[in-house]
Amino acid sequence: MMKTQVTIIGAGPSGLLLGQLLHKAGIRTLIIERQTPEYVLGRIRAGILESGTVDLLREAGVAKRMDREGLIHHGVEFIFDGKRIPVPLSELTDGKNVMVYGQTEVTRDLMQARNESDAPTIYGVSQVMIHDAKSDRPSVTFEKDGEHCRVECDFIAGCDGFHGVSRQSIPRDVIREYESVWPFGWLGLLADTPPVNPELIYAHHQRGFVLCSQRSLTRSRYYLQVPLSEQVEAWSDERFWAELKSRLPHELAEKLVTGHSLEKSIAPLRSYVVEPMQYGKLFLVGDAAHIVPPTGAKGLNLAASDVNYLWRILTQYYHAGRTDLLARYSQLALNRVWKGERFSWFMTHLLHDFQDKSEFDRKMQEADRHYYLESVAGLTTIAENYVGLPFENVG
Ligand code: RFL
Ligand code: PHB
Repeated sequence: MMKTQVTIIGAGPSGLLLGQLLHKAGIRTLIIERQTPEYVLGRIRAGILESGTVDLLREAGVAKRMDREGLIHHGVEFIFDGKRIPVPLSELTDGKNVMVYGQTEVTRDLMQARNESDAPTIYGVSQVMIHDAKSDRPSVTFEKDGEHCRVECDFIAGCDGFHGVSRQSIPRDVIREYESVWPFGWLGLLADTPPVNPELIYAHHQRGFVLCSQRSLTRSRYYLQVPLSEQVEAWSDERFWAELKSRLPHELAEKLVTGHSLEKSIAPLRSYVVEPMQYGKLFLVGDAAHIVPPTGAKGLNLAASDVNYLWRILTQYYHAGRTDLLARYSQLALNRVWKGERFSWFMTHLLHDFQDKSEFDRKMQEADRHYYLESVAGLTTIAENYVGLPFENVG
């Protein structure tokens, strides 16, 4: 039997960042993860960090390489009806910006910091179960190399993503789920080619949405809206590049440098929130509690937002005896989550092609694009959300 203060289930960005911040605050943690570190690092996901996320990574002491290699972006670009519309993020938000630094690199830095500390992480666990979350002595059991293990703790952080056990171990009658599944997916391609444009491009096209993103000055990440029925095997690199070019204005299509894909995958789009985000001593964090469609670049940033609140609340509990803050986690986290859900939903609506929309709804979508992208007020509301809304103070 093991003992710790906080058991963290899942070594994705949420679990590792929470673990690092708590470790720095002198709070003991155990992280357990189902996969291997290599598997976790092999998942190509988010690319954009809000400045609040960047600050949190600095606070966690894992920002050295990010500050050296990450690219600060002061703007993004939108395209519709072939028209390019720059959105000067910094100008519209009193100097705020975002950073291009991939989730893979964030995770790698966090894993390295964890390895260099004496805080334990156990990879390759199975049969994870949460016990007595409502009591004063919650525990977690799991199997590792055929051996049954049990850890007693004060708190459990469910950082195990959308398909994890944490949310599923809460009785159905005390939670409420809100969900909307989108009728299309994103086909993503990663390649060691220079990005087609210095800034990210979000483009609406009648053949479907396109995102031109990047990981560095020499690595690009592109996404195409595709029907849910689409199989990744049907997309050769050649077909991907040809489709991408067909959805970009001529001058950009001509500039596009193509190459071998390092990774190609299709992700379905989902909006999901569970309320509340806690059950007794169990706190849900990140994708375990909410999913956004990637159009607003909010998934990883909302995970960091939850970590920001939970880390502060737990530190206040251990260092200052503030038991009152524990019950505030869910509401604090959800206030910001719902705003992120709203923005992600809005961006997805604005930019994608919806086959089954009525003619009237299509006209509304078109008018939305004209309004938001042609007025300073419209652009400002997009910019303010894109760079990230402020965190509330904790206690
Ligand atoms: P993660 O990253 O899913 O990590 C959860 C970890 O928990 C482990 N796990 C378990 N461990 C122990 N016991 C169990 N029973 C377990 N069950 C699961 C898993 O193996 C995993 O290591 O959640 P976390 O940490 O909350 O981080 C959230 C972010 O990963 C997520 O919000 C973003 O990646 C979402 N997302 C994107 N966000 C963006 O902002 N921009 C993007 O471009 C973007 N692309 C994506 C994405 C998510 C995707 N998914 C989930 C399919 C693309 C994809 C394909
Ligand atoms: C990415 O680079 O993977 C990325 C960037 C911005 C988004 C979504 C994904 O909105």
